[in-house]
Amino acid sequence: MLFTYTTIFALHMASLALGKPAPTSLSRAKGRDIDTLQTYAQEAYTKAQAELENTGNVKRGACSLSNLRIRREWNALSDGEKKAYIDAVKCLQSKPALTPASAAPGAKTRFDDFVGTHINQTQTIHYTGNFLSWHRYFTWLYEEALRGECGYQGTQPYWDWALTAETGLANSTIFDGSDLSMSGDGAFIPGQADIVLGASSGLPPIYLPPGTGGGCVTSGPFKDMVVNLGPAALDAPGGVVVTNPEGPLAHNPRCLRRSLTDYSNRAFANASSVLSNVVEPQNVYDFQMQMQGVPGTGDMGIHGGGHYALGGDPGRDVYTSPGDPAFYLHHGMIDRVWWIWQMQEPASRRYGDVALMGTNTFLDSPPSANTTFDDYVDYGYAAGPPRRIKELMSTTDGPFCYVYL
Ligand SMILES: *[C@@H]1O[C@H](CO)[C@@H](O)[C@H](O)[C@H]1NC(C)=O
Ligand SMILES: *[C@@H]1O[C@H](CO)[C@@H](O)[C@H](O)[C@H]1NC(C)=O
Ligand SMILES: *[C@@H]1O[C@H](CO)[C@@H](O)[C@H](O)[C@H]1NC(C)=O
Ligand SMILES: *[C@@H]1O[C@H](CO)[C@@H](O)[C@H](O)[C@H]1NC(C)=O
Ligand SMILES: [Cu+2]
Repeated sequence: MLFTYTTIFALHMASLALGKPAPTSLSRAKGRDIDTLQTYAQEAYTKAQAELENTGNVKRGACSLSNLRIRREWNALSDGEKKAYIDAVKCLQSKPALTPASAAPGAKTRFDDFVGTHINQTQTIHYTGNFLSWHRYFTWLYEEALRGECGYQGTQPYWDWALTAETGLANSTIFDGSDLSMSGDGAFIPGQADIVLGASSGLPPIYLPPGTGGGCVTSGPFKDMVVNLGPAALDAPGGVVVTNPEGPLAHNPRCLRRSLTDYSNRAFANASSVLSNVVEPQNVYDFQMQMQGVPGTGDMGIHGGGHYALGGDPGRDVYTSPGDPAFYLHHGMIDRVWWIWQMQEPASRRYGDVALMGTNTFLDSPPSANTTFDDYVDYGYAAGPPRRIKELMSTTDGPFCYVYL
């Protein structure tokens, strides 16, 4: 436990020492935000633990302190644990798909089953009432596949954007391109135009620099990985949106491209962005809108900030984004922030009126019913079973038994 906080603190101090200017009031303020966030995370952990102690969960197979799993930040994993995670992901990428070719001809591997399901449902799982619960269960099912089908013994690690906002992505142990990273940047393509998000919406777009790569990932465990599915709606440089004319579920083998974009991480997913998302919203509608960014405001939130920090293909394609294996570290952190927010008011924010808001379609377009606790989420050929949203509101109830450190 202490190790995580010590690591984070040490990293933060290291980033200050790495030839950066002496701490100004601004960097001190950032330091405080990181520390404050850790306090909220610790409180969530303590409350979750106390709940499990107090309920003395007697249901057979129920979550208890003895089977509680702890998801940790990438830096808190030992070298052996990082290697085990990476090997399990590569294992999933080597097993044949369960999706029939008639449903998604491009889904070739078990890893692709998850990508195909996400592509298929994108319009009904983002800017919707089920956004958080859908992605919580999706990430958990992926973790379960790593464990059950690939012998992984660990838990799903997460990417703390507040840390990479300080160190820079390419300097982080997640993206430094070493053998124990999630691979590094794509090959640098000079002269790329800016990324323009939402240009066709009629609202003010968001401009992002093109990032430091653009080409195929050249280092680390996933440099030879083949991306099979998509693109569906890839934001490419110059405001171009690329779609595979054969359809996003067709077979379109290509390299994994990245273009690490520190600007996106630092401008939208820094420590103070995470902290304000944790402390300000008083209901889940405001929470999930702040996280995804209110269109037209120029802010893409911590969710967009992390996604677009990866850049490349499929990183900049909302539909196909799980095709970059770093997706699951990003969504681990999304889920962690939701959990920290929920645990401030565990009763009302998991099961009360403020816990589930929004409708069943992307920004309610086309208009649809409000999402309810009795609605199901399902994952097609990737995994199952379908579950009611009310089963997915707590990380220590329903199918789940995990917390974050
Ligand atoms: C996409 O969703 C539809 C409707 O639920 C389903 O019939 C189809 O099998 C799904 N395809 C994939 C590839 O998951
Ligand atoms: C990475 O660290 C080096 C110092 O080791 C520093 O000069 C560089 O600016 C850092 N990169 C980013 C993107 O912050
Ligand atoms: C941190 O993120 C917020 C948005 O969440 C932004 O307004 C602020 O400018 C960012 N800070 C820095 C130093 O970029
Ligand atoms: C849908 O939810 C909103 C609040 O999130 C509420 O104001 C509205 O009345 C609900 N609509 C229906 C039909 O229940
Ligand atoms: Cu998603």
